[in-house]
Amino acid sequence: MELQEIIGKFAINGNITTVEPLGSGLINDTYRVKTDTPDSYVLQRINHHIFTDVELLQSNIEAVTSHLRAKGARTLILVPLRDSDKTFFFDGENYWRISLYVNGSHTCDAVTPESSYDAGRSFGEFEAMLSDIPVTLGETIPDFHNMELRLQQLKEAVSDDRAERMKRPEVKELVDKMLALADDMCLAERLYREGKLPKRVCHCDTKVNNMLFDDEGKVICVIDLDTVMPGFVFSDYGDFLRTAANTGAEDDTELSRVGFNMEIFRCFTRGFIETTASFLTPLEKENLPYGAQRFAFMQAVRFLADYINGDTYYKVRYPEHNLVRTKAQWRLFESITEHLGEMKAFIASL
Ligand code: GN1
Ligand code: MG
Repeated sequence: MELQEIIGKFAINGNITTVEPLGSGLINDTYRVKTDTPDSYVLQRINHHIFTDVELLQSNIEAVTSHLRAKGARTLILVPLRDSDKTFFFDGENYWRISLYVNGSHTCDAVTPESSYDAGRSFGEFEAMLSDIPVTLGETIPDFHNMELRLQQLKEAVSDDRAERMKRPEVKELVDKMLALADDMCLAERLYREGKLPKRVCHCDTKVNNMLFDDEGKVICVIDLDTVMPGFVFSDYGDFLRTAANTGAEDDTELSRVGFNMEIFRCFTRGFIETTASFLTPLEKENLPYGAQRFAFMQAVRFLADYINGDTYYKVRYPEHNLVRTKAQWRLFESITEHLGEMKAFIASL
């Protein structure tokens, strides 16, 4: 089916003028649809190999956006189909959805200290506002941020060695380093089993490019709501720092550029703690530095497992892309680890 025909199934205003690729997401395909009216739209082809239950996915997003809107917050506006109130269309092969494009917004891959303080407040508020959502959200990807499962998947990738990439000594070396730290990094899962750590409704993909900013650099709202589900507070805290406080790129080939930016850490942490103070437990607060470590570590594990599996999950631009990403995340993990003492002291002072 042509894109134009697919878009025509949705209740958009006006006639389509252009359809262009948008953003840099690694999972779904995203397009901006302009019309001959002031309204433009975001069209997405949902990756249903990853989000296998699209019905559940969309009903989660509908519940989240209507709860946020009822509290007066800005959030995504899903466009229903013309002939039903469904918010996705299946063309026999692919699943599609459309939301309203927020005029005057842009995404960023880098933040300033001011905008990271703002981002900390926004993600904290996001969790605070969703803490009383009246429905139970389903897990759109079961065990998405479960470290024990992610390590298990890495071990399976190693033993299957489907793409014959284990013969590279540097790959084996990275795997060994990761497995040696497995117990430390599964702290959250242990605390949860011991009944000491709660699960809360989290965003679970708080990459810096998953928020919209206005022309003055202020946060408009949080986007990419596919993974909103119960999780540990570390998910939202850690994934933002993993992307925003990295002095290099997620896939930097020059490891000397990769490191942990303490100023971004301090600003984001201050904002996040201010807006989560009413519910954050002392144990959660004290372990936030671990949360930052955990997400660089988990991402390195996920990239490496995908590399070993032959690049079946993340979009790649060249054959070694996932290995390059792994090394960059690993360098970031090491840098966070070097700053752990300083991070703990800062958090204790707040
Ligand atoms: C994916 O779709 P995107 O690019 O926002 C991934 C995240 C990873 C991230 C790594 C559903 O997010 O979990 O942290 O790539 N989303 C999914 O950049 O796996
Ligand atoms: Mg995204």
